[in-house]
Amino acid sequence: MTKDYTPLWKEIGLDLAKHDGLLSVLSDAYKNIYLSQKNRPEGMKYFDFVISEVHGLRIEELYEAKKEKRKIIGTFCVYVPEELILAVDGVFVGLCAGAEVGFEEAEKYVPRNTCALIKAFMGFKLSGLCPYVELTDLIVGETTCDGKKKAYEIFDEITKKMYVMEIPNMKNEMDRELWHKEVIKFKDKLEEISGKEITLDSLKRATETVNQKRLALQRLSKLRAYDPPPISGLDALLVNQISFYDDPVRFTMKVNELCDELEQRVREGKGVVPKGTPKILISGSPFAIPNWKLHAIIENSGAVAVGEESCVGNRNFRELTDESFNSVEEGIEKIASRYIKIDCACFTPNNERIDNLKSLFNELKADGVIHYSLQFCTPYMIEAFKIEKKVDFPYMRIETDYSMEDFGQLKTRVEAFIETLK
Ligand code: BJ8
Repeated sequence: MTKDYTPLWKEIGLDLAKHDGLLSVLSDAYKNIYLSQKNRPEGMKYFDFVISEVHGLRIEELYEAKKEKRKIIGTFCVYVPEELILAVDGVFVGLCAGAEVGFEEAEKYVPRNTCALIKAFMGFKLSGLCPYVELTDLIVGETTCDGKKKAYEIFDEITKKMYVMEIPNMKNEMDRELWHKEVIKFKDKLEEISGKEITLDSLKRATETVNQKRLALQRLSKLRAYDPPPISGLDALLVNQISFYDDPVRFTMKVNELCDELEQRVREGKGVVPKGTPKILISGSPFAIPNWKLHAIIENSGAVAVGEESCVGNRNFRELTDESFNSVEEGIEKIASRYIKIDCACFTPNNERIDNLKSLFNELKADGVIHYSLQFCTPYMIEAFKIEKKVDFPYMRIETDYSMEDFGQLKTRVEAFIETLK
């Protein structure tokens, strides 16, 4: 870190001793998993810096934004429209949910057999380890899976900051109407807490900013289809994870700079692995930072991860919002219809996910798919079986969590799968 942020952490109420412990574990893991990679693009230096400052400089930026009366809005799901948050000059942040910390505390409120992502966001808060959650003015939840829905009730009692958007379970006409109304309600809520009215101009600017970010991520995704890929799956995952934390304009610029370099690598035939290395597309539950386990296993087993059919991945940037609107109302309609296209396994039926997975597989010229579900994530665990019966490419299912206990066993299974692709 560039300086000592202890006074800031103290002021926002973190548990300093535990927080120091977390940062040291994180920094060791980062060194072992990320900095040990060979042949990384120069452009990853920016993202290394962001990670080294994820609880430092970025927190200071948020703190300054708060002083300027900008609202900090925390989220856990790609269903929450970022455009509306930016349109009231708010700051959008994904909240910490990717590490096995504070589980003991979390298990005082939710059963042990709850998905790791839920236990993690509760654990981070209950242990005083997440500076983002402390700085938020509003935490936006959503009625997606049952675990999240019920955990949000408890999280509201703990934080007193929850606002829950109702996400329908289906995509019929009445569901779309309900969702459209929810988006309007969310706009009203943001205007109320920020004291700023969303104008056509602010909505257009925000929509363009978010679209530019998605376009940059699409560009990065397409570059991973080359053989050899110019960037590792671990590095591309990191960029996607950081998309939920960083300033969107700066982030977009840095991703585009990285892509310029990757295009040059492609022209020179330079990759991170030898040509012909098996290419894996990962599909399923999200990879909240710092969940790097599966990518690390794959890339240490003789393959390369070339895509994520996941919310921290393709599901987050696949669709753009139509910018051709001439009133705030029309803009809200376009935003609502963009977000309802997201193919989360919480929907029924969710057949478009299979079609999207097949096209991504072809687009990325992958050799096989590893379907990854977090343990106790029923929607993805069940869809994994359904997908298996409907695809004709090499496919394996795994269920895991954030612990390292099954690392060896998973590695053996992944290695065996990769062998079949050679
Ligand atoms: S749109 S995937 S980000 S809900 S918390 S469903 S892992 S049991 S996160 Fe999600 Fe939005 Fe859907 Fe994407 Fe499973 Fe755990 Fe539930 Fe989870």
